[in-house]
Amino acid sequence: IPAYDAEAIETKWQKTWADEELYKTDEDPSKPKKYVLEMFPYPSGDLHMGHARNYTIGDAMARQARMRGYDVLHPMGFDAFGLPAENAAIKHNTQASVWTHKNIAQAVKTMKRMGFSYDYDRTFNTCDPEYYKWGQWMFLKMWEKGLAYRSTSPVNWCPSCNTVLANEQVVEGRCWRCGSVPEKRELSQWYLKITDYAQELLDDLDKLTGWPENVKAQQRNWIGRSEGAEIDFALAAEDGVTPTDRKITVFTTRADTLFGVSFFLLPPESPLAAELVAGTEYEVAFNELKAATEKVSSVDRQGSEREKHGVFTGRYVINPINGRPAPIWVADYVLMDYGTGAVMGVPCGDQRDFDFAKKYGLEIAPIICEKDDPLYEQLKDEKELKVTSVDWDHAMEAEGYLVQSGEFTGLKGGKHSEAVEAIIKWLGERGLGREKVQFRLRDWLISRQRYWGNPIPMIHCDCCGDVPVPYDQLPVTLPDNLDLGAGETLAEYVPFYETTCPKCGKPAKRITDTMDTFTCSSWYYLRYCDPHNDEAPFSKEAVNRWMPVDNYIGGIEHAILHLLYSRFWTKVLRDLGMIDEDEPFTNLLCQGMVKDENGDVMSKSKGNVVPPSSVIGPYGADTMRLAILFIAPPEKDFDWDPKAVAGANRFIKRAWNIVWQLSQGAETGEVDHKALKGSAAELFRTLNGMGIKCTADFDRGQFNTAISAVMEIVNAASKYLNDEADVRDARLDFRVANDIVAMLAPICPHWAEELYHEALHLTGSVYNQPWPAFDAELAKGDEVEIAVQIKGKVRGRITVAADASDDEMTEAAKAAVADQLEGKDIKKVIVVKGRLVNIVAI
Ligand code: ANZ
Ligand code: ZN
Repeated sequence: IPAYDAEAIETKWQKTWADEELYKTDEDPSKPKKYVLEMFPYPSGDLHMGHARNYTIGDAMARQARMRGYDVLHPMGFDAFGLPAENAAIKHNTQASVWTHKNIAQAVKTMKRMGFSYDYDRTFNTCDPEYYKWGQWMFLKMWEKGLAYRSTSPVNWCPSCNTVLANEQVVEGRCWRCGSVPEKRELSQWYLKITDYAQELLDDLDKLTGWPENVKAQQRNWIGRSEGAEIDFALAAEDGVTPTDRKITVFTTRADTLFGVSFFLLPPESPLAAELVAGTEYEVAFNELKAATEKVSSVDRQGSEREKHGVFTGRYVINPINGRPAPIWVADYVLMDYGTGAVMGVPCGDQRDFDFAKKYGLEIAPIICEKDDPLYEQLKDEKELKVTSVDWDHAMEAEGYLVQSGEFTGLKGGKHSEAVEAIIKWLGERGLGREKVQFRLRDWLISRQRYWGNPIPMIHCDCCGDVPVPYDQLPVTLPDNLDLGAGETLAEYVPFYETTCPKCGKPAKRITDTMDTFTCSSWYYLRYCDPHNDEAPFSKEAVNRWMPVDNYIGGIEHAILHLLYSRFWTKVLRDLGMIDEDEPFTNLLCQGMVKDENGDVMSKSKGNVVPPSSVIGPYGADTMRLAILFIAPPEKDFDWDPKAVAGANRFIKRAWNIVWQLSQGAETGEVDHKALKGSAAELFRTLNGMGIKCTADFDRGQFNTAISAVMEIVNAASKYLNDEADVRDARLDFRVANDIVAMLAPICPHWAEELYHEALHLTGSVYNQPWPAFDAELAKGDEVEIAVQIKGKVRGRITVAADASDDEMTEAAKAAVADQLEGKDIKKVIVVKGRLVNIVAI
């Protein structure tokens, strides 16, 4: 038996596979298709353990699908635009493309060393002009449909990344990339109208039965649909009581609380608020609050814990339902960009308003009560607002019954209640309010003030405004000779921006913003279907063949970034008639994190990174792959454990020896299982039982238990090989050796291919062989008849599997004598394997 020499075997097969183009996509329409995709990496250096885990999972799925007869698409490429490349280029005084391509080369080398079965013929980088050209093309299509637009509004500016961020990129109030707190700036920026798709993005989550619940929950929450109403309040004249013609509209989910409006709120950014206080005694305090609020993130402003700050404006609005004036305050917990940017303050029903009212001594009018509240008894028939203050210690946010609420008194109130409905109807009939669905989702801000990205294909002309670059002039290529080291930016680079207007021919200026790199990753999976197309981003035919992605594997950190943007992009392309799919990814697997031995996240700054090369070097890629998949189920975090790697290596060697031993003198052909004896019969049973389990575990993506199942077969084979020579069966030898090789082939590909050829003397590739078939009938063990006793007396006989566990025997015995046990107390059960169960019951 030859020694297991991982390095020699892996080099040999990697070369052969490449020479024979084994992993080139078949494009064979007679086979069912399977599209297996791992989220492509940002080439920031060599691959790390997280990548290795992600790609090993995908590779095991892709290889197994191949063996199960699918035409498999398994591509890989690089998400190559982005800030780190530019920052590295600035630091080392070089070009971002140079740094990027160097890293890509290193990553590809490691991918090849890991033996991943990619169709490299389809590889591309998003910084290739042949790719980003089509991103620009799609931008123009969106522009034509009104889905891309420019607008001036307050945006999040990251002071350390020197660019704006999308809302999705401000995570818990900080820049997703560098952790700095973004500043608000008023800038003219480019947006994609993802809000047009808010309802569909929400509804279609229900179709995604192959997605983890937590990812869907995060998206639902981010989209944030609220059903409520808009209600118009009239601004009162300076006397505070006479209504003027000016309306201020609020968004509320609780129209039922309208009688309890004690004050009215505007955010500090509100131009109306500034107008109302201008030149009054309230102006100074207002300006102070405005300045202080600018320093606080919107997440913090909304936090229920945070102390609220407000100032009075000196003015009032008139409540449309009862004509009562309510003072207008400016409060920092009100946001400019949610709803209408104005709020009706109802302290009795909203905790934030309650806290605010307490702090500033404002009315707390109880207009909704629970039935067991003493106030309910007192006010249940009261239609006029008599009581305007209560000594509650918190707001009544639950459901209750309206009191002091005119003709609506007595109705059930709360979110979506009959009172909400009745009051909206009343307002609607008078043109004072209307139903309104509000989303939290905002349009996607895509312009970035950075060089290394896809240029926005627009030109600004002083006469014609924003004019699209004509299609036949695409791509707008990124210059590759900026002096980044000296701090030069696209906005300062004359040869890039100086141009003429495509409409009027006068001198004009190119837009110097580039697109968020998440635009590049929003459709790369479509390009893989048809990567060399130079007439279109892809053909519909190719996309129809391969889409949707059957298995998508990647990190949970993309739950509301990449995974939401891609869903949006897919729907836009569908509406452009370019594809037929509504959703891009059928099954999503979010792999857990790889942490260090102590459970800390691996990071360069902590110095606890285990590079894949440190494992591949001494043990080989197959051991590494086996260890990664065996340590934990794919979706769970795991702590990197050197002992697990050594353990995986011991198993791979053991299995190697077992397969070699079995292969000597092995014979092909159907196993005559009836003739098998003792450990041979047991091995055959284990093979079928564990083979079925292994197959099912593969289908569920539970590779760790799939590997355990193979381990059981290896153990049974070892017992068999150590048994008397006369139990050996040459056909069984072959069958078991072959199946062990096949079942580990998706995980340890080089190991398997070597054994397939050298030990089993088979030709072709193990990946072109069918996945082995197993038979549940043949997995059943022998049965034995046992006695069932109650307190030592035989009361019945049952048959159970010879290898049934104590629990299984006990359950079967109890069921057999259930009638005799009725009303008795079971004190103890004695089980004698293969003979009897004695139930001690009194
Ligand atoms: C009156 C009211 C009474 C409210 C009550 C709640 C309870 P969701 O569910 O998140 O959509 N609101 C509206 N616009 C706001 C803004 N720009 N900034 C801060 N808060 C705003 O929340 C809707 C509720 O949030 C609205 O319903 C409004 O307060 C507040 F017993 O109106 B409510
Ligand atoms: Zn930043």
